[in-house]
Amino acid sequence: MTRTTLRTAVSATIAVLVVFTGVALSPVPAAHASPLPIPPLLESSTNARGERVFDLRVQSGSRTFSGNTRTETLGYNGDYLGPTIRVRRGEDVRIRVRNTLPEPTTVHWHGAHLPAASDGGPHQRIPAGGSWEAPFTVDQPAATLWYHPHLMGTTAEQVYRGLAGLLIVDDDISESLAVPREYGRDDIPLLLQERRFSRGGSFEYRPSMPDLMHGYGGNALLTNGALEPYIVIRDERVRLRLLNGSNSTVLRMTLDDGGSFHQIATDGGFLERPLERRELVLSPGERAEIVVDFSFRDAGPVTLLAESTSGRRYRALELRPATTELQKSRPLPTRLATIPDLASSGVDRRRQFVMSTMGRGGRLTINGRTMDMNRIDEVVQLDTTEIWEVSSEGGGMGGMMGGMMDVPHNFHVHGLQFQVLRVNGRRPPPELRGWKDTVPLWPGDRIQIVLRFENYTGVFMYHCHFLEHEDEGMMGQFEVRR
Ligand SMILES: [Cu+2]
Repeated sequence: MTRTTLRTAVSATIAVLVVFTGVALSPVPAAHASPLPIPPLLESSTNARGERVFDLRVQSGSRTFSGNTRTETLGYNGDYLGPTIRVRRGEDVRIRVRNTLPEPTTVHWHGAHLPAASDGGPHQRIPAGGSWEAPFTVDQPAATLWYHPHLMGTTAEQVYRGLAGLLIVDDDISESLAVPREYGRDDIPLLLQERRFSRGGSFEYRPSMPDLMHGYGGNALLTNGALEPYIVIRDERVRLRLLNGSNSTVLRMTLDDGGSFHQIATDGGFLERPLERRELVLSPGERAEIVVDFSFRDAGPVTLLAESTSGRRYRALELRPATTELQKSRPLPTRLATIPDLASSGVDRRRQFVMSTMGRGGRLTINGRTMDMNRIDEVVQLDTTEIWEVSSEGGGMGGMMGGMMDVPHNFHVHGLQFQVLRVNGRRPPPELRGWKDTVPLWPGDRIQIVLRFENYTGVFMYHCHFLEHEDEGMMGQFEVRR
């Protein structure tokens, strides 16, 4: 099945479900009526050990997104989403988390290379009213990472209700390159989340059985928690740090003038060179940094569009050039970073991972199993390099649910950044030739990734980052041993 027919099939199924579950039409108000909210940078203090200390408080709240109906929400240090945590390579940091919710949670640092005990996966449970600290040394290239809950069974709901924030890493390269980097001015974080609004203008997390298979899709897109906002552009070049923070929606990003932009970074850092593109696709959890150039565009606004798996087209953000002359920006460098080839030093071991929705009763499995907190699925030797071949089993047209089993997945690995070696037997496209922690898989896809396990021993997760699938157990554990 080709990707296009797959998408059509998935879209048709979702469209039918939308009718059956009675989801109202998008209640989105007049487009681009509100300015883009920029998450504040989280302040830090320095403790006696010289660590930079950050404090996060997990709390409940409520917010009016549309109309005048309030949505019961969750947030970090606020009602919805969280502040941006900005750290620098080489720093020792300690993030202290206080959980004021009446339920347990965890805080996972998605994309970060750190000790297993600081990872914030399902084993680092923070009970209701409890606290947890994540100390680690920042030791990876500059990148746009993020943080969110990761407790077995409630990740999807807690993220959906608002628990997500950005973790930005800087280094010598990011601070010396001629790329826009004034946070909130020409360096803009965009946390994109599809949400299912009721007619009244609020949303809640109430998945049906089909939602667990197909993902909890929606009818509106929040950008940093706002519906179709705008931002006034004051510089010739603007860097957008895109994060698909949706539960299970794949987003295809384009500009409404049909023009191009340059992708400069993937999940785990800069690409080697800026890559000129007209569209990019982000599955849940993936990030991309792009630079939009206004120096050759006319003075009118340009809208960043996001098209969802179900074919809905959202106006994610209107970029509205200021009426005064734009501040000059330096041209993008032709070279951004050097990415060492992980496979070049030899491969110690190969493993296979088969993602399947073919289990009894439509169970979501990896290598035939669902997640068991008490089972270590793979044991990995520290200081080795491995190739993991991940494939997504197509559902075919037979079986209980027929073609409805053909759903996309992705594969996320904790604690490191990997490289994509092969996509269906071929060299990966240029946008996958950078550091990645999450790769999309369409039914039938076979992807080889190369991973280097170093610095930290302990238990880490690999899983599908479609949050409904993850909560249903499409996850496994690997333990790195000395
Ligand atoms: Cu999945």
